[in-house]
Amino acid sequence: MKLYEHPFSSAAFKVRAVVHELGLPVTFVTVDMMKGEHKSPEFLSRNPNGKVPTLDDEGFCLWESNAILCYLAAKKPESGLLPADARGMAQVQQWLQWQATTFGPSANEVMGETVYAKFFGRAKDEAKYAAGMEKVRRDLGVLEKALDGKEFLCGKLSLADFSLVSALYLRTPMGVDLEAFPHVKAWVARMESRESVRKSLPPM
Ligand SMILES: N[C@@H](CCC(=O)N[C@@H](CS)C(=O)NCC(=O)O)C(=O)O
Repeated sequence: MKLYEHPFSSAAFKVRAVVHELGLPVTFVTVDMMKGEHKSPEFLSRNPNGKVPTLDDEGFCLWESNAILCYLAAKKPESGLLPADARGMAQVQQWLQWQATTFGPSANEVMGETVYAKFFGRAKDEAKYAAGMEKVRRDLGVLEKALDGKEFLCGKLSLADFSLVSALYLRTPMGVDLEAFPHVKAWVARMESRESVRKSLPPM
């Protein structure tokens, strides 16, 4: 299997972490996004969106990081990262979809005015930043309640934890303070102490 990715992509980060967690034989291929490799005809034949991460398993191509996580976990059902029982599976899916539709976009708004603005030499739009931060805080409140009395979002370690925590690895440059969210803070520390996650963090 080959994973087309980029070291600074949060969507690729979660996939790398699950690859390491499961110990799967995956070759990481860095896509040179500065050179526009992700928009080349060759890359677009694997992912018409021209985005990373993209998985190629002997010609079976898959995109959308959360779908890739499910595919990888299904290869090792004994890991329990994607439970097979109806409620367990649905709960993990609930969080994966919430990451894609809610928390991920909120975090992206804040990243756009901090990390990306700096990277592209653009001025920070304070109004957009404040609006994004309000959404991030709203979402952190949801996570805080969900983690009350629990080590992991679905009780035991699952794909949900890898997917959600990926939106927070740039929390310092994003200006996200977790002090008001002690359960989230402890959960992030728990996740970031795992070897699979540590090995997947970009060189910073
Ligand atoms: N929803 C997608 C998001 C993928 C995504 O936006 N990837 C970014 C890097 S984090 C990318 O490739 N951007 C290039 C572009 O949009 O042209 C996923 O979870 O895989």
